[in-house]
Amino acid sequence: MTSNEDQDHMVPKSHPRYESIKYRHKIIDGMKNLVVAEAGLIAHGRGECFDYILGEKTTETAKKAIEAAVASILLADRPIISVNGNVAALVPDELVILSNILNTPLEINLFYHKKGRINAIKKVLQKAGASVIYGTDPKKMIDLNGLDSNRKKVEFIANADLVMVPLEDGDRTEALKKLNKKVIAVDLNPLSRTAIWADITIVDNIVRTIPEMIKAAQKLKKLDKTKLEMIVNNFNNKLNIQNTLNLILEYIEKQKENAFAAVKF
Ligand code: PTJ
Repeated sequence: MTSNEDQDHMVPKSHPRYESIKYRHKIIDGMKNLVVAEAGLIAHGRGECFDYILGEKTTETAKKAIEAAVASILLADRPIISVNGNVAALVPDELVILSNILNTPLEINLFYHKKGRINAIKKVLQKAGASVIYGTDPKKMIDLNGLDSNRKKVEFIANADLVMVPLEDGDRTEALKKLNKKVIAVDLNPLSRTAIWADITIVDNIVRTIPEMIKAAQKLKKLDKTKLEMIVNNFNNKLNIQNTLNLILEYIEKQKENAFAAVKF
């Protein structure tokens, strides 16, 4: 029995926060298997906190960003999806489906270097069906200019024109932008450095974003280049983030009353 199954047995499906607990245990198991960095647990907790004040749903602003992101990937010449430990632990199967539909490869790129981590993540992606995975052979890696962290070690990313960076730590997006690459971020924190620097910021939980992107890709793949360009040109990231912040304020305002509705004192 894996520890995940162990934990599943402990958490009844009827628990009001079953879904959230299920993903926590994927992260915990990922950490035990070297997939997730220790700090990945803390990052996940920060994400949960923002998800709570977004109402734990994919908002209208996130859907707009998702559409613009998928259209941009379809228009790009050399797009790539960067994969870190948390993403590999949470949505490996969905990530591989998206990569196939969009014909966009995956590259493992980690902030925290630890012996065995790249291999552990590679195995998870292979089990999910990925055939081409960049970022696994140190001999093929070069250093990206303008970055000091371990994230500077890149392969396909070096010559990509678009990089999707789910759950980033803030130092890379700026460096990628300075190298004239288009950046798509997925980050539950709308005010993170990554969120602010990216061209398209999807403020949503990665566990909902990737399935939404798959749906959007199936739809947008049928459109011609001009229509895709219209979607991208009509998207304004700054405005979309500001609207997301308004949604958070509205949600909190509503919760002042709603949160207590079912409670009898
Ligand atoms: O696997 P590694 O070594 O590459 O490390 C990955 C982590 C995530 C540990 C590393 O990139 C890191 O420390 O990131 P930060 O600085 O904690 O930033 C992660 C961001 O992702 C935060 O703004 C979180 O709010 C956000 N986040 C966390 N969980 C989710 C999320 N965003 C979307 N979906 C989530 N499930």
